[in-house]
Amino acid sequence: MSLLLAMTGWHVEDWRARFQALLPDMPIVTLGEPFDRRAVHYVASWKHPEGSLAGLPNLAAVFSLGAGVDHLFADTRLPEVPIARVVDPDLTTRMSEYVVLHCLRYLRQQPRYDRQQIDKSWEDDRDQPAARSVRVGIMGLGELGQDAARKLQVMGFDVAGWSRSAKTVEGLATFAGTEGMTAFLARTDILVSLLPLTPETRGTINATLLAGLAQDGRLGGPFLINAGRGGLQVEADILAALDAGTLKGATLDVFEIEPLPADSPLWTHPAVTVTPHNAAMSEPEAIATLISAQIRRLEAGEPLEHVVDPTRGY
Ligand code: NDP
Ligand code: OXD
Repeated sequence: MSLLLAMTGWHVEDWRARFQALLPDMPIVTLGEPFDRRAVHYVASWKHPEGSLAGLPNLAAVFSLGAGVDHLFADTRLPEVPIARVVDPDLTTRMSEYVVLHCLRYLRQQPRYDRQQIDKSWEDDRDQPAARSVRVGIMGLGELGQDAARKLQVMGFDVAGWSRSAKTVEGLATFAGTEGMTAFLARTDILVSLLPLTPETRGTINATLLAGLAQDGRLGGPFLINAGRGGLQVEADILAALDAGTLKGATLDVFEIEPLPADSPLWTHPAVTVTPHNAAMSEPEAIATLISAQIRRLEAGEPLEHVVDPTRGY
């Protein structure tokens, strides 16, 4: 019985070492070497090559090495076994750090002071909005969205959230579905996207959505932070809104094409902050510990946790 590590873009040997230490009796194999396909009971995947998980007759479960599972469903030959994803405090904390950092950056006008420093310009601005007067709207009120909401509230922001199904979260204004979208956007100065990429959410951050954001807020116009997935955003529409001044700035961790192509205008746009899809990285020690515990659960006849619903796609 073995665990197959099937990943692209990450250092597989780092992961193998972590898993081997946690599961000393289980052979850990990788796609880059010959292995017995009948022995593979478990797969841990991050963007495995299309079709590479087909023909594993004894496969019992696939574990996403990240919180998102769109990379799995992109494989048209994905075996029909239970899929579990990452829900882990290490990853969640990292994402909330990213969201709080970039909301504070906009609140405290840091991009402007960065530019002023380059120009050696001392413009002491006395119009500093309070966090309580800035409305943050989080799209996606799941594991990551709810934690980010709580931490933004600790900083004093006026936070609301939007999800697919209606939710009651103590102390949080909540909106749901297409019917809740207009009111949600109209009270949003900083839009934070923490949605999964599904057929329903693809292209959500488009010209229509951006046009619905509040223009009357204390920051002088709306800002966007997308750390969900690049497929959620229409980059041409974001650039058009920035150039029209209806969007004041965008912080993007994820892109339609990754790595972001060198000729993308997003790299050099003065109102755009680019980070290389690492808002919340999967730290091997934490995530291998989580998945090893899941494997031990299955071996003990207990149910898997954090199982994904393939019909919803997240
Ligand atoms: P969850 O599944 O816990 O939460 C997803 C949220 O999105 C839920 O609130 C869900 O609504 C909502 N949602 C899904 N579809 C729709 C829809 N059609 N309309 C409105 N709301 C919708 O996911 P996580 O919070 O754990 O992760 C979210 C995403 O963050 C991941 O899928 C991944 O893409 C991204 N991510 C990015 C990382 C990075 O480094 N950039 C790192 C980790 C994750 P409901 O509550 O009603 O189900
Ligand atoms: C994830 C990611 O989904 O890192 O965890 O994008």
